[in-house]
Amino acid sequence: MGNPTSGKWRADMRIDIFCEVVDNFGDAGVCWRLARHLANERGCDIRLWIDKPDVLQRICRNLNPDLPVQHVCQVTVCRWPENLESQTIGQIPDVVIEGFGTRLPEAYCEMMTKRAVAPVWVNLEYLSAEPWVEGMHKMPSPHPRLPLTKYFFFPGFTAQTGGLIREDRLIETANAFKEDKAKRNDFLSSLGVDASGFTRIVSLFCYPIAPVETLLKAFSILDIPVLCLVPEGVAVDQVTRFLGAIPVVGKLYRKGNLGLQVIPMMEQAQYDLLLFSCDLNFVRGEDSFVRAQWAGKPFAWQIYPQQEDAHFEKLDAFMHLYAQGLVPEDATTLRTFVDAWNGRKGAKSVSEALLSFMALWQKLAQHSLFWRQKLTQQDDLGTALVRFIESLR
Ligand code: TRH
Repeated sequence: MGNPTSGKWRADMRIDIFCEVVDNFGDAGVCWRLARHLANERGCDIRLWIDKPDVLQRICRNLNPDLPVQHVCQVTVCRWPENLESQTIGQIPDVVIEGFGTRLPEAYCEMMTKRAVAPVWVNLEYLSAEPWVEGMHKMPSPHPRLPLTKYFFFPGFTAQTGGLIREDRLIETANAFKEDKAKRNDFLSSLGVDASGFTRIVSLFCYPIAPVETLLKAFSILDIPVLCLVPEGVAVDQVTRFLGAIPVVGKLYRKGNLGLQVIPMMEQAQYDLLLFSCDLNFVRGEDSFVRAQWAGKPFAWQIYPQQEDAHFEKLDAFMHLYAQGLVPEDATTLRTFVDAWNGRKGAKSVSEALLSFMALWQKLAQHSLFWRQKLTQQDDLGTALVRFIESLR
């Protein structure tokens, strides 16, 4: 049975999480974070099934992509589908979580039905601020053939959703980086970064279609010195074009008022510290986007682009929620920059939008703390998920 310990729900349950890598880190980021959180802080026994462990290895150095099964950070990581075939009924756990509609093999579903009590089956959905999410959260969906029911679990930004992954000491750690400059500088030095002399430090993580060259040019002619840190492998072509040469990892390049440095790709927990250390974070997709909000710093989100511009509805829904509390002119400045960064039709260019956006930095810094405070009022996703599972058992 689960029990709430100091307000956080802990449960003694075995969980299989299934992750399929489609594109980019393709959900491995979210699934890996959830797996670690449930294992380390919610007392669960987690197996993470991933089809491309080599992708996960980029953000989890201790993982050996050649091993079929291994134990890393208190999580058992298994490669699938091949190792799934040898599973016995006794190995089918109490709970099965499929990440983002991953299709479970029929043979595995059959085995789920043979257990004395069928596992609780949850589909963890994509994060969206769209209002319909609240109505779909926790909806059951019976299997067409087998006596199994799958439940849709939606992360989100309101109390009527499943919340966001938030580790127990996350905000304290983010605050410590804010308040203790030495801590921040030590971390940056560990990445080979010397930020002295720069007024703003910026991290840049984006998709290849982002207008990176335009952004870098605009930074170089700003009236304040900005240091832009780009993890290795991100926007490689654009950075190369901007510099006129392939960047050497660790080397600081200067153009006008811009310092530009490619830094090594970090482990996930390290990447969080980078977000805590920077004054402005460019983030993308889902996991880095959420982490930027926990960092309590201004950020610019590049949403994962979908066909026929379907992603803009999702972007609008989030920006609508996020901008509440900003005066209308400031909300417009923020929207203008985010639209430019996302290449929205008819939007201004990033170079036109950057100056006003950077001038708003102080207010955005305040606002990001206000937003973060609001988010901490809701249960974290791990707690909400475990509580929901318990309610079904
Ligand atoms: O990789 P992404 O683009 O993932 C996306 C989303 O999950 C999206 O929903 C999905 O539809 C699409 O893939 C196919 O961006 P995201 O979600 O931010 O994941 C990147 C992960 O990489 C995140 O966990 C942070 C991590 N990371 C590191 O650990 N170290 C690093 O140095 C960097 C730059 C990132």
